[in-house]
Amino acid sequence: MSTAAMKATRLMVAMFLVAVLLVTSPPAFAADPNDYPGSIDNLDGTYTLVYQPSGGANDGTDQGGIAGGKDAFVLANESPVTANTNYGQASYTHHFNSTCNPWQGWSYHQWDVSALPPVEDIVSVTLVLYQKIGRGYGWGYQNPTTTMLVQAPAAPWNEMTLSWNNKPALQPEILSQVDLPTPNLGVYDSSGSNIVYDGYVQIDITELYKDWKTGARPNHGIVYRRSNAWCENANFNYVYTSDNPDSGLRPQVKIVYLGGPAEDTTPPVITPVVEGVLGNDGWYTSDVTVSWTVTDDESDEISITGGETVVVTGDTPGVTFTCEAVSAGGSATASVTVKRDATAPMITIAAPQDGSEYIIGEAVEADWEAADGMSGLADAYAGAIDTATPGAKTFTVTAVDTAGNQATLTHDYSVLSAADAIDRLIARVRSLNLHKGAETSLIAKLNAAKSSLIRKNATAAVNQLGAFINEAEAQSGKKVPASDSDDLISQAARIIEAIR
Ligand SMILES: [Ca+2]
Ligand SMILES: [Ca+2]
Ligand SMILES: [Ca+2]
Ligand SMILES: [Ca+2]
Repeated sequence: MSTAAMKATRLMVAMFLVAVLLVTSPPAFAADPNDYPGSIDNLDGTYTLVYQPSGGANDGTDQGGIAGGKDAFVLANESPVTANTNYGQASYTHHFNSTCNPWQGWSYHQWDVSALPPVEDIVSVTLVLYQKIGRGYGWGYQNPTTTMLVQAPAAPWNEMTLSWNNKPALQPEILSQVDLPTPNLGVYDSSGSNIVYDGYVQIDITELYKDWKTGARPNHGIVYRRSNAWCENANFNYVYTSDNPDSGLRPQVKIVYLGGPAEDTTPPVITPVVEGVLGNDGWYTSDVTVSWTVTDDESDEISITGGETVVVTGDTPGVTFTCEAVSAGGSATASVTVKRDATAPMITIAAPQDGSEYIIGEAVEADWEAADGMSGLADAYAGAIDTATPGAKTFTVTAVDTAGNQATLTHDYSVLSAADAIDRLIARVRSLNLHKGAETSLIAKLNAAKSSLIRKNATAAVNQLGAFINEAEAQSGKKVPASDSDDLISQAARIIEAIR
């Protein structure tokens, strides 16, 4: 094969593939067969739906729905009663068009098509009636060829009140007609009647169905009647109705329509699912599980990239997860960012130290700090150090971070009366194991100051503590080690300051 010929062959193969694609691509309109239960796949892009209502309530409410068939016949004969009689519950309709007596009979049928496939998908609609035609044995009349007509009633009618005398007028237009063959001449049934036709009659009502669906023609159903007049003496011509006990032979509307899965023109829908305890300002305060839901109502196949389920177990200022999904309708991407702070703020308290002692009235400033390393501090507060009254006290700092995590830290402290503070100082002096003379002299001054306090003579007490300081200074580095002396002086000075 020459190069040119090979190229030509390849071109033809390519064109063939394009043609195949065009043939197998979905039709412009395609009803979803799932919307029409009972549809049969014809495997050529079309489906067949057989709509075959049952008798229904027969109380005048039946409108031709699947569980409420609507059909009746009207009859005129020699009896004036007949023309006023309703035959809405009959198992058969009867058709006559007689030239030798008053026998006339038409049948009425209606179907609710509102839930049936839409006009744009319709290939064909066929009315299927089970019909019997024959003549009484021995009467000798020729059976005519039979032409049946479909016309439209001009007004609504009621299955339970319709009669020959109150039937609605007919629209003159012949919508469809069918010539029935006479295949069974010479066949007799058990009553001896000669059956000349016994079987299904198929009538094309495609355009009528479309008119009903679009509203171009109001759906009052059809009138089915015999067109050609004949002497009907003892002839019969009937159709099984929706009320017939033989459910398989009730009237059918057979609809062939374009069907198939809808063409997908939209990408998948991706939704992140974030589970955890959500604090303030978008911060999670617990472990966070990130998963995804991906749906596409029009496509069965979705390919997903990312989208794994993950658990965030550590604090983070923000970690982003992404999911991408592709269907026949296109691709979509979604992402979600998770911030986690499950750690309460850090608090430190320099003053008051836990277990510290203050003297009543002593001015002491609190010294504390709070900090948060992740979401940051939102609020921090503490009370003042209270030395107004003696006793055991607590000092508490509370801190809250932006995520809402809260921390508290408490230090205990106690406030001593001035007399108790002097007792502590006496005990301190004794603990130093000083030269006896120096110890006695120092303690005597402290006891004097304490006595003055009890007598509420603060001035004397201050003077006596001043004398204690002077002596401690004088003995510093001599009978009292310098470092101990400095400590005693500072304690005494604190007491002076508190009682001043
Ligand atoms: Ca009915
Ligand atoms: Ca009926
Ligand atoms: Ca889609
Ligand atoms: Ca934090």
